[in-house]
Amino acid sequence: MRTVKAPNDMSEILNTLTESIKAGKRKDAKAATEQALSENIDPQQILAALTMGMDDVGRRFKANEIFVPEVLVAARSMKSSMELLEPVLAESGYTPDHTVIIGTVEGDLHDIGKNLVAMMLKGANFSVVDLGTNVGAQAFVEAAQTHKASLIGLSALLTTTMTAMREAVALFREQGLAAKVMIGGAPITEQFAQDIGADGYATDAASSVDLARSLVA
Ligand code: B1M
Repeated sequence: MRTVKAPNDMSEILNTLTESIKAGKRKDAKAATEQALSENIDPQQILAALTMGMDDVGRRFKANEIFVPEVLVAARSMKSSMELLEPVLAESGYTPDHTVIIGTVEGDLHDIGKNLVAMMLKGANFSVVDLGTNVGAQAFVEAAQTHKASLIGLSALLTTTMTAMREAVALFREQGLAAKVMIGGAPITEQFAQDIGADGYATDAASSVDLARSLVA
């Protein structure tokens, strides 16, 4: 039997969900997701509530109101909820509109910032394929083709691996990839992004969501 919830009850559950993500309360977020699913709330509305929470986290991170640890706990709460929601979304035929291939470039093993960017992008409904660290340019090309990606995200933390970033973008252009390229990492600047022909540069994980959205718009 299917029970249709009154809009007020429904918005209360979704509101609890958004607030739990904002506060990084994983158990509460999971419980609210379970409740929302058991109440037959539209999975896309549940996803919208989760995304709203992560958007707020991104906004406060950008404004320096919260820092990396708070973003990580929020992202982990989001992940727990998504584990429950994803099978239901898949069953209802929903797939994210855009796929991002992300990785740290060849020669570079730093991944804390890249992981944060990947989490925020997932929180913003991008399908994210994370290739990890020390990723060669050709591996990005192959993954972008396999997954029909809209975006490729390159991260570098070392001044020495900025060269690998330049070479990767050159290869993408040579191969005529349709995917837009966004780059970031501590030594990266807007000027460098322009110099190597990337489509965009983001200073932090929250800005990477804004950038990704604008590049696929
Ligand atoms: Co290394 N390391 N490290 N390190 N390390 C730095 C980067 C360094 C600045 C430290 C220093 O000397 N002061 C320096 C680089 C100097 C330079 O190139 N100019 C350095 C060095 C030299 C090295 C080694 C060479 C040290 C050695 O072995 N002699 C070695 C290199 C290994 C290699 O990569 N081949 C090395 C190794 C390591 C560890 C393994 C010990 C560890 C990495 C662990 C890991 O990542 N799993 C490590 C760490 C932790 C650091 C510091 C301390 C912290 C980096 C970090 O995680 N920051 C770093 C010094 C520092 O930055 N204070 C340092 C936190 C993270 C949230 O920020 O990564 O900047 P960040 O990401 C931000 C933005 O940059 C942006 O958004 C993120 C979140 O807001 N962003 C993107 C990142 N990627 C993005 C992609 C985007 C968009 C935005 O689009 C796709």
